[in-house]
Amino acid sequence: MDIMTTVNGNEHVKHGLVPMKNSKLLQLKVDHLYHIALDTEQHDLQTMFGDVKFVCFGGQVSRMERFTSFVIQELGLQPGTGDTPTNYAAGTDRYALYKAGPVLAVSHGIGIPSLSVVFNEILKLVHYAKCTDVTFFRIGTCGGVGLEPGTVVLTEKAVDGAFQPFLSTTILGKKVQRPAYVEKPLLEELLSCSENTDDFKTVTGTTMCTDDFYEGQARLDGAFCDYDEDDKMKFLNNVKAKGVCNIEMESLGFLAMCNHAGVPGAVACVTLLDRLKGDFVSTDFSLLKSWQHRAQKLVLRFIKRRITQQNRHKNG
Ligand code: R2B
Ligand code: URA
Repeated sequence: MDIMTTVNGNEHVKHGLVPMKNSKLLQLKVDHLYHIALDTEQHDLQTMFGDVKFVCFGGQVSRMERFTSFVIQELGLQPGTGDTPTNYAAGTDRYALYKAGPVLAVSHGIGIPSLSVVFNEILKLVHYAKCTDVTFFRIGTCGGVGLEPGTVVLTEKAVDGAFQPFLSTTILGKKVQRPAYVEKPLLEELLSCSENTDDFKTVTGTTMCTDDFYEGQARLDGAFCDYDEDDKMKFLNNVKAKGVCNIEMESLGFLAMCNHAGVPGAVACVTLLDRLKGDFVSTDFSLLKSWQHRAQKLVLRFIKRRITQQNRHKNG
């Protein structure tokens, strides 16, 4: 297939196509999306993925597979071949990639470096596939700050572990800062999908995104800990006072990359515990699974509403 016709042109934006910021890709004969085992020569990406409108990222492979089954069921789609959704990245076990109609579900692993690699390749994939009007989501888990466990948090903006509201990354030996926020209309549309759900609570707020699960999130139960309970609580109370609702490990990179790419993106995470009350995540896995389903439910409600609107628009 043609690698692409134009790069980042106004034509792309006008037609709702995903712009590509890197004009050097035009010089490639073949682009290998190495970590998802797809390329522009052997795979007809437009035929395979051209109808994708929603890309949902989440940490674990099994969670994204279950999410895809849920989407198939809720949208009344055919499951494809076999009982489980097809993994389009089966040529590698770095990440998994599932598709259910207009929804692509991608696993990203833990932390911004792992997310960043698959995000780059998925962004190129939706560009090569000529997808239009695409929205990205991260559907994840987190620690809550003063919230009842099981609450869904929609991120307004992400900050790093030192409260900086941008991703700080190193390129060619220099620090580059990229802001990480959610566009207000998208946040409001997503929040409105939580109306009339009395089975769980949804809030919006600032998300703290750290480089580590243990010391990075002020836990006392990691292999290393050079502070005490008082230091930890002073920090977490300050986190709360600064308006942070939850702590996880990818939102900052995810939103900074969405913002930089010009793709609308939002983050919905369920709290697995209240960090003001402890460090341990419960080992009641069926309870955790049912909570994880809450953020998926909310995003799927958004997707269904959008599909209804698009169909209404199409049918005049
Ligand atoms: C939430 O959970 C994971 C760590 O357990 C990490 O990926 C995150 O952001
Ligand atoms: N994920 C995190 O990053 N932190 C938590 O406390 C729970 C899930």
